[in-house]
Amino acid sequence: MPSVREASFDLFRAHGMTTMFGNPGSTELPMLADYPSDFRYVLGLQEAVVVGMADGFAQASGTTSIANLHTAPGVGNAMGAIFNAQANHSPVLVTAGQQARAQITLQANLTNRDAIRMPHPLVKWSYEPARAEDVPLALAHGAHLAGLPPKGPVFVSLPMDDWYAEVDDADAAHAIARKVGGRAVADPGAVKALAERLEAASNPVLVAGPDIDASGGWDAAVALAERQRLPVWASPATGGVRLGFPEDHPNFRGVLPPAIGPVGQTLEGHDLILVAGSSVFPYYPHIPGPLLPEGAELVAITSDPDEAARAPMGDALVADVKLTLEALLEAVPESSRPGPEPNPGPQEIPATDPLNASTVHTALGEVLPEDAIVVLESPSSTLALRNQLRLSRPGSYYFSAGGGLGFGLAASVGVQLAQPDRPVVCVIGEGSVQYAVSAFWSAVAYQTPVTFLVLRNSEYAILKWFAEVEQVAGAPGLDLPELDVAAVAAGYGVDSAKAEDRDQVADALGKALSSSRPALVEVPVEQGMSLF
Ligand SMILES: Cc1ncc(C[n+]2csc(CCOP(=O)(O)OP(=O)(O)O)c2C)c(N)n1
Repeated sequence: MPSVREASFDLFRAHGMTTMFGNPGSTELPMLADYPSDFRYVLGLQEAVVVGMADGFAQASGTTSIANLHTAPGVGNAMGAIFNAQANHSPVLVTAGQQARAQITLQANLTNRDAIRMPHPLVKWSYEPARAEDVPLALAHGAHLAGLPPKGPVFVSLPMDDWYAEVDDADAAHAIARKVGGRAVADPGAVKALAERLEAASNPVLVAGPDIDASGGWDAAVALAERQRLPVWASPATGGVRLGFPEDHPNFRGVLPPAIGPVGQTLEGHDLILVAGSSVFPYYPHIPGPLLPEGAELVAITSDPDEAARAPMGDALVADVKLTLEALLEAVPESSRPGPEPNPGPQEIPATDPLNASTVHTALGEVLPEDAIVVLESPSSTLALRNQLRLSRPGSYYFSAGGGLGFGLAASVGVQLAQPDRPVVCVIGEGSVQYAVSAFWSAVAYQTPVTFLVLRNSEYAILKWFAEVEQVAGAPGLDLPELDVAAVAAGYGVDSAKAEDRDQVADALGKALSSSRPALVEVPVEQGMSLF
């Protein structure tokens, strides 16, 4: 009879989950004993980094990833990253060791006293198997659920002595062999009705959200926009964990603002707003106003029932985004509407000293290879990067829809591990670096040649902007003097350089991009927000 450990690793193998992210403790060592040679263990030095890497890996590989944490304190350290993974619809099987069963009730040292409750409400499912021999089935349950729509993190607590128990051969074989699919096709009647609404509309618009990319629906979205001559807005950047539409396409208009009033104003004049693969909407900050422009209707296509149910206005269709867009494409004719206004394209940025973040993004754009992937966590220049780079290939942009800092640096390492043949650039503020700073070590240890572009403005620029919006004066703690990220990264073994003018930036980034090692370029930038 196989041991729980043998059956569990066979299960991971069957799911293609042979890369495991973790930070081990004494309670996880029995799981890792005789670690199989066809598995890769990626060590993160702090649990937020472990889950952040697993999040990036899951999204960029299209598989469920494993993040193995150290009982209660490890889960505690990872909570912000689990929150992000949930917002990102990222399928991560989070596991944590637990005291030996004989010592849970007496609460021996390191017992996770309420392991199931601890990660709630950030996971879809949380469980501690009732018996050791149930571990493979519980892991199978978690792996299936994580990958079913809406994808997201799940949690399984694993008592440390379970790994040696034996499981029934036939039971294990069933658990390992099961395949569970979850791509739901929309009701044909609902698609027909939506196609009729689209055709009847005089000035419809498409709002493209991140789950278009996650579902592989990029081509269908482009074909639908072209056939129906739809102008296309990207859903607000706050929730834009991925791009749903090529941003250099002639029909593309820009990124929607993230607040209620401004969204309504931006969409004024449209009578039908078709939202695909986004919540309606990832609003922030609170700027009130009408939810929809006068006379407009809204229909959202989402694979997430909760997104559909919680929207404050409009109708929703719950089904796979790609399959629904394809069905809708089949059901609509070529439209004779006038085409949308042309894509406004990037704005010219005046020269400044120090450089404006927008100028740095233009320099990046010059040297960025076509197949590059950008992982972004530069709060005050998010829009500037989108506006200047106009990324236009699927799977080429990752951002944290949760808004919890610490995603960027860690996720970029996970993305690079999942996509070893594509250049990965992590564009990040010097403040954001600090929430997952030890990801630099993992980048070096696993030879992931990420290019880190650090924008150093010596402040929490976006919080100063928020202070103005919220009419808050005199808040402390918004300045970051003397934070030398290049020196810190060098301490972790990253090749680090500093660049000050535009040519130096392009030159240093070009070198970093052609290096086979992780490399960092730190650039001092002008303070304040960069929007264009
Ligand atoms: C875990 C977490 N803590 C705090 C914040 C609040 N926060 C949002 S943006 C920001 C500033 C980040 O600084 P930096 O990366 O330098 O970006 P800048 O605003 O200067 O562009 C902070 C602290 C957050 N979003 N997540």
